[in-house]
This record gives sequence, C-alpha cells and structure tokens, in this order.
Amino acid sequence: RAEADPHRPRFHFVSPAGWLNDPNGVSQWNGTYHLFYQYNPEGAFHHRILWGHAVSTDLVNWEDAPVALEPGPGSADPDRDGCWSGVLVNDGGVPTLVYSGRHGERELPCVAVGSPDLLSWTKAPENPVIAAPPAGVDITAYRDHCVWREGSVWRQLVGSGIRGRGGTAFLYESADLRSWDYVGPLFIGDASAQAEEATDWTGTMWECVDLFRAGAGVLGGASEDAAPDALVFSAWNDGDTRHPLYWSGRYSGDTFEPAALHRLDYGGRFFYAPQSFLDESGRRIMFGWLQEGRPEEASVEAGWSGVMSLPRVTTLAADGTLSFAPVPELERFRTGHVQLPGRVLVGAGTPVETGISGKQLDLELELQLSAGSVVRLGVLGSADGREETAVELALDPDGSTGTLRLDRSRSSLSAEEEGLDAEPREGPVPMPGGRVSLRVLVDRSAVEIFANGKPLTARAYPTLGGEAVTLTAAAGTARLLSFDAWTMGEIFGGERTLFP
Ligand code: DQQ
Repeated sequence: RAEADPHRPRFHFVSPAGWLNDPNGVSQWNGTYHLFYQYNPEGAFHHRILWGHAVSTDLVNWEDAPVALEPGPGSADPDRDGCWSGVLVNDGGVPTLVYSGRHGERELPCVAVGSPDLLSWTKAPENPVIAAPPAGVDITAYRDHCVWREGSVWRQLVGSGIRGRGGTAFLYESADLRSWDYVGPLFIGDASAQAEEATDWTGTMWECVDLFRAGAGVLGGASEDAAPDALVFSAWNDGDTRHPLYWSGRYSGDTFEPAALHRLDYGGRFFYAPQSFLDESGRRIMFGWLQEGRPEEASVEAGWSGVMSLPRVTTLAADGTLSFAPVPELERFRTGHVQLPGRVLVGAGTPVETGISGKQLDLELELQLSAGSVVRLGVLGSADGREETAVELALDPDGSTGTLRLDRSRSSLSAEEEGLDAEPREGPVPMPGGRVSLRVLVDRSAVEIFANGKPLTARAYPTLGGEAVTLTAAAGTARLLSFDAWTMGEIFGGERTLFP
C-alpha cells in the first residue's frame, strides 16, 4: 500500500512500512554504514517504538536489516513501552547501543550489546544503567543520549530541561557504560541572553542532544584547535516548539561555554532530531528526520510516515557556523544530465522554460544576484501553472546578505481541505558579492534545499502530479551562471525484504 503512494520518496530512506522518526546509532563500522531509526511497523503513528536498522556500503543505497531492538516483553522490563532514541559506540571492539528505555510515562538510559555483524542485540542485565534522573531537580523530561570516549572514561549527555529555567543536558561519566556518575548540567539553555524568545524558542526540553567539535577535530581534544564545538539539540516544548538549533561554543572540563545560538535547518520541524557521526574518512555526517506535513490520518491511510534526510556532510564555515552539503555519493542516483546555458534573468519577466521536469530531481544552480533582486525556482509544478513549490533567493539592498525562502502557498490545491502544512519557511544566507550556489533535491514529497551551505528542508504534497521546473527573476536582475539538472533513481527498485 505504502509503495502505491505517489508522495513516497524514492531516493530518501523510508521505513519498509509504518512509522519512522529519529535517526539513531548512525555510524560506520568496519567500512559498513549503519542507520538505525525509531520505527513502528504496526502503523503510521508513534507508538511502542522499535529500532529499525538498515546497512549501506556507500551511505545512499540501503538494505534493510532485522529490527535491532524491541520493547521488552516483561511488565517490569525497563523498555517495555518503547526503545527510544540513542547512539552506537565502540566499546573496545564491542558494538554497544545506549538508548532510552520507556516504561510507563518515563524514560531511563539502557544499554544493548551487538554481535560482531551488528545484526543481533542483547540487552544488558544492568538496565536501566541510570536508575533515576538527578535528584532534587524539577525536570521536564529526561531522554536521548550523546556518548563519547574522553581519555580513559566514557562521557554521556542525557537531554532534559529544568522547569522554569530552560532546556539542558545532564553530563555523566563512566568507566564501563554500565555504572554512571552524575557530573551536573553541562549548560542550561536560558542561562544565556542569546535565546531568541526564551524558553519557547530554545525549548523547555532538549531532545536528541549531539555534541561535537566542528571541523575535523576531536571533542575535548587539543585546546589549541581553534574550531568551536557545536551543541546540537532539538528544541521541544509541550506546545508547538519543534526545531533543531545549535550553540557554537567551547566544551571544556565539565561545562559548555556558549558563544552563539544558531538555527540548524530553516525547515524547522521538517529536519528534526538530527544525529551525526565521524565516518572512517573523517567526514562528519548528519541525518535528520523529515516529519510529515499532512495530518496523521492521511499517513495512516497511506500506510507510512516519516522520511530520513539525505546524509549531509557537516563542515565549519569561515564565520564559525556550520555548513551543510549532501554527500557526494548521491551522484550515484543521477541520470540524464541536462545543462542550461547561462543567461540574464530580468525582473518580472516570463519564467524561463527550463525543459527540465520530474518528481525526482537533483538541481544545481550558480547565480549572481544584484542588490534587491529575487530569483524564484519553481519545482513540482503542474503544466497549467496552478500548482508550484517555489524556492526563492533574495539579495538585500546591501548586496551581501540574502534570504532563502520556501513558498508552499501553491504547492497543493487541496492544502486547506487536507490540513497540509503550507507555512512559508525562510532564513538568512550569506551571499558575498551576490553569489549563491543553490542545490535543490526533490524527491516527491521531500524537498531539501541548500543555499551556500544553509539548509531548508520541507515537505510538499502536490495533487496534480506536477513535474515542471521553472526559473524566473521575480524582482531586479540576476545572472544565471550555470544550471545542471539530473533525474534521480531509487534505493529500493523491487520489493523490500521485511524482517519479522
Ligand atoms: N523521539 C524519540 C525520543 C526523542 C524524540 C521517541 C524526538 O527519544 O526525544 O521516538 O523526536
């Protein structure tokens, strides 16, 4: 049933059926990439979560592997109500998962040990390995894990929040991943005046905390390494706050000294709960969860929900922020190269007939905008022009700062009846000299956009099956320096192997 849905992406990883959310245990082990994910095979809704598992030799072609973790069958099992998010670490050659075991309404840290091929997992008899959240602190929640080796000890962050103060992450230390000493809160969100709108913006709870040294350095490593650390988290509150943010700053000793707060992806909740790892070639690779922009009933009806992002290489930009690009391995899905000649786009002119069309596309544009100009790239457009999902780049009158926008007001004619998320999304993009490299990956309902390394991820559900790609200057003039387009293939050509 899920396969029949025209909105189901083809070159993004999706679960075989049912529900998918956060990426977990993302890693490379003896050459093979592993992607685990929050999974409910029973239906397209969040309930009794398992760890799904897929493996890859190139990060982009995936094969399903057996479910890695399932809630314990016993009523006293610490994870009887779900195996929530966590990570994979290498414990002296033994693959080990640290995850949140859900029991009733609360979660506690649990550990499972893998076979050498990472295909079967045994839960540690010590679970839960931390018996309770820190005493005497009024917490909003307590779950999700970031675990790393520092010298001769393990360190761990557990995501949380302190009521009335803000999101936080609690720091722990251990010699064996089984017995943990509490160190303290690494950092409390609103302790800094930089929070845009206090707790609502930075969350009353930080989900899926991910701490790493930006660039190629090692966390807690050489202090002469000038690269900042990044403390990535998904800001959550019991209202609508759901978006990925990060603090740049410096982790040292038992604390994190924040420098600045940044948005990680301008799509907000459409790139949620990201997790990253260093691969064997030294690249920091990040995955995130693209949640649906249609109501749950529609997903349940379709038989599936949730898309894994394309893997992104995360690097350090010159201004100290993070920069993102889809992994080059994605080029393996490319066929049918089309190249458009460079030209000048004049404001409010007729859209350039690109001749490019498709629902699975990789588009690469080099543009030079003049101050005050706006370039508009339409994708998923119907032949009659009534539907279109518009990617806009605008250059400020100052000529060096710009804005990336996604306008979904005409993405779907039935947006209102169907209750689709059609809210605009936007964020700032540095555009020195008006230059911008734009990359747009369209995979049916999944759209990932990168403008000079700044990402905007979202979902769109056209009803007319549109495939048209248009280009125009909506204001001012801009120079199209190059435009390369490819049709993209698919991960799962035939049937998926479903594991019991
Ligand atoms: N999803 C998981 C939690 C995490 C949340 C549960 C983030 O562990 O906090 O499926 O999307």
